Amino acid sequence: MAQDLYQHPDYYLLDELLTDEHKLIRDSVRAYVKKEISPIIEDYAQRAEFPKQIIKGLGEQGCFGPFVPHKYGGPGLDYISYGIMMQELERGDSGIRSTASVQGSLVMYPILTYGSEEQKMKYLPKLATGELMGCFGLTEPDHGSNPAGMLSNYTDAGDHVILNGSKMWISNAPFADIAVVWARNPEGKIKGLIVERGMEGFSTPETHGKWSLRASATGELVFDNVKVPKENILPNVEGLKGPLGCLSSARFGIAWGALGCAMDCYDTALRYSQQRIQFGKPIGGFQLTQKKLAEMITEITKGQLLVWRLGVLRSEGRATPEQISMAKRNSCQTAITIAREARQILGGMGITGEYSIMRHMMNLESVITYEGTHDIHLLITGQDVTGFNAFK
Ligand code: TGC
Ligand code: FAD
Repeated sequence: MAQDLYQHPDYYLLDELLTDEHKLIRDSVRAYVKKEISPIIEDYAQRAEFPKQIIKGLGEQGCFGPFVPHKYGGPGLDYISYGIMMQELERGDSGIRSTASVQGSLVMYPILTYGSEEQKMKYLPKLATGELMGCFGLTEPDHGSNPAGMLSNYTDAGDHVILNGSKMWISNAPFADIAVVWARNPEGKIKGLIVERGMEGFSTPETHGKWSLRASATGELVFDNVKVPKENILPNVEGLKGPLGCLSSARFGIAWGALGCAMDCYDTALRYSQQRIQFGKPIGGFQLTQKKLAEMITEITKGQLLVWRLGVLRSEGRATPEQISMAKRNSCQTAITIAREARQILGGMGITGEYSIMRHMMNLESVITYEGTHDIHLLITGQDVTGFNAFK
């Protein structure tokens, strides 16, 4: 990949809305991405391999559960800090942000929010450093957008339970040490369990052949009469609101993260348009190129304002799940549209791994699908504003 010259677009001087601490965090994660991610990511994506050596550095940057309090090994930061970190990571690659999102929002968040004190002390400090890595099992082969239909279940066997079922499309599954799994209890209620690698009957086959998120490891979770100690059940939540609460945290991070892809594509296309000469002048001088770039920066600026406001609301505990859905959907749509337009500006060079654009474009096909598809988020907004449920 060409040298990483990224400078973030800030057309409306939104840096002025950030604190000095936010800017320090951003600069630190950006420098980390330029040094450790950008030089290697294209190669790992081409080989469809997750660069495991970055786990320690991500932990040192505080990217695993930034909102987790000091008591449990986290940095105890606000949600704008979390958003900024996800934006910088995803600017590098959506697969890297995915790994951090899953660890922070889908593994640490449920343990922090629904776990016992013993579970928090046992798992959170090691998850914060990356000594332990986790994954999140909600989606099943026959239940994606409709997780309420899940079939995975457990029966009571005294001091432990017996877990059966399967999950698919699980980020980090092939190498995770623990999995936060959602399954039905003997009464049919959805509960969360912490399943550990090595438990008999638990396997995590890898999913191959992806054209998207190639630098992120994806797999299945298979439970064949797995004995899970009762102390591994998350005691403080029951029902679908458990996993959906985790999704609110992760979707918030994606809303910031996907904009990072958009900003990277815009920055690359702008620089290219100023340097590439055709018909005797830079292609940035043609009106059609300017239309593309002007529309990109307009959408990026609107998206930046939206996620910043959402960050304020989330830090104050006032962001609704529906507001988060709107931002996740808007950022993904903005990013995927900008990636496609930016690719056009680079002409043939746009399809090569010399530039990040095509990789972002392919990755965004997953990002616009996971954590609730584009249409599911539209229906969430539709239900919120009309009061009518169009899902069922
Ligand atoms: P519904 O009846 O609407 O809700 C059930 C209960 O949950 C509450 N709730 C939420 N709570 C917190 N946060 C949210 N976002 C919430 N949404 C709903 C709700 O208030 C209710 O509570 P209660 O107390 O009344 O029981 O549920 P539904 O069955 O009608 O489903 C609604 C729907 C379709 C929106 C939901 O199921 C959905 O969001 N579907 C999309 C599935 C999805 O997003 N899956 C993601 C899997 S994980 C993943 O993709 C990780 S990728 C990570 C990476 O690599 O980065
Ligand atoms: P489906 O639910 O079958 O949807 C197919 C199509 O039907 C979509 O266009 C959808 O919008 C549409 N549709 C469905 N219902 C309706 C409706 N009521 N009205 C209108 N249209 C509808 N899951 C996890 O649990 N953990 C993970 O870590 C994880 N990581 C992932 C990583 C990757 C790379 C991918 C691709 C997925 C991952 N997922 C994960 C799963 C992801 O959340 C699901 O793929 C997603 O929720 C959609 O489910 P589905 O693929 O089964 O599609």
